[in-house]
Amino acid sequence: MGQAREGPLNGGEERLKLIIGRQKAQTRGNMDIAGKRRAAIVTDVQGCFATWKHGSLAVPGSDELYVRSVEAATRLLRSEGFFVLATQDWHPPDHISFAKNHPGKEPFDTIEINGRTQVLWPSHCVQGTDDARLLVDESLFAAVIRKAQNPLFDSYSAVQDDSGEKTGLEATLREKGIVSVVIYGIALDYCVRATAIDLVHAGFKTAVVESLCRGVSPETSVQAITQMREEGVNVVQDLHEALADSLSQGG
Ligand code: VGL
Ligand code: ZN
Repeated sequence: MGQAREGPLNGGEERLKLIIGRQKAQTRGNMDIAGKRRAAIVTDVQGCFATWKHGSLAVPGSDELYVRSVEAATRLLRSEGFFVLATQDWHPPDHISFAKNHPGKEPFDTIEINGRTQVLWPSHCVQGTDDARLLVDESLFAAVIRKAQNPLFDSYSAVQDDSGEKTGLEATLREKGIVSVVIYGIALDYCVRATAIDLVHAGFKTAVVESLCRGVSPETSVQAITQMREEGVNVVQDLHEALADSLSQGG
């Protein structure tokens, strides 16, 4: 090591390289300290759903502080070796869930389509618009799963749409050997609920972090929590509990 390399920064630099090297190794394997492979799924944290961005379908409590807390939690999980994914509601302008595509209907009306109840929403998360952008630092995500792109079917679940067509989320998790998932985001009573229930049915150990979620309404959020628990989802209050749970036996 020559004269020019000596100096106050050098030792620190070497140590930093070591830390980065270790983080890379950990992230590459997506392996946590218990040897289990875990994923975090950041659900639809997008401008359209955020009061912070005056979104087209802004969900109460989704202010800047909320989004920053989601981002901080996501950074932590990634540094813990989680395989981190985002989902993104990504509709064409003629999507079946938009009230404006059903003459005489208003947002939040419900209609029956082929035996399914469809809530009609304000137009939201239209592909390629600012409104549809993810609000969390995208460099944290190994992949972004886009959903509800078919104009004829809605898809609260990030696993499959209402016709049963798969998004690729489940295949991606299996390919990575994931056994347990931690889910949070928007909306607790729609996308988070549907995604968590599909993943627990698919055999993943599934936790939802309530404090990192926001719901469209208090009533449907309470129902969603009850339903998720009945289906075997572990709904926890905060990230601490989710981490403890994902390290426990059986995961
Ligand atoms: C969602 C309402 C409409 C969601 C998507 O992702 O929770 N909610 N579209
Ligand atoms: Zn939608």
